[in-house]
Amino acid sequence: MNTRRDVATAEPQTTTDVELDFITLSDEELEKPYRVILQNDDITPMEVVVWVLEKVFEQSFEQAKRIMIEAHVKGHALVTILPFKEASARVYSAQSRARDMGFPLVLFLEPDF
Ligand code: TYC
Repeated sequence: MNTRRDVATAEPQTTTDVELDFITLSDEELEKPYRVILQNDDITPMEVVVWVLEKVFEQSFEQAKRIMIEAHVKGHALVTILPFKEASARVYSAQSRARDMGFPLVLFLEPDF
């Protein structure tokens, strides 16, 4: 039985340590170009990917379809190249829209310099 003494002397079952890394970017770094990469997954419907690319990255329907198919076939595709601040805001917006619909769409950034 779990007496008060047992509880007080019990070894913790989980660790509660949290490590946070803070990265500060200078104004100059925020302006540097980043490639926005679309990552394939097995769940997000093709129409949703195309819709997000049209809405968030202002791609034409044809271009959005081409990018989506490239990611679907090759695993990832270049969407656009933007300054870091703009690129990260759009990635956040795109992933939020997908999450709101229940899909795990992922985009990530790569430095283009
Ligand atoms: N592979 C997904 C499917 O078959 C479609 C998809 C394409 C998902 C590109 C994500 O970045 C992506 N439904």
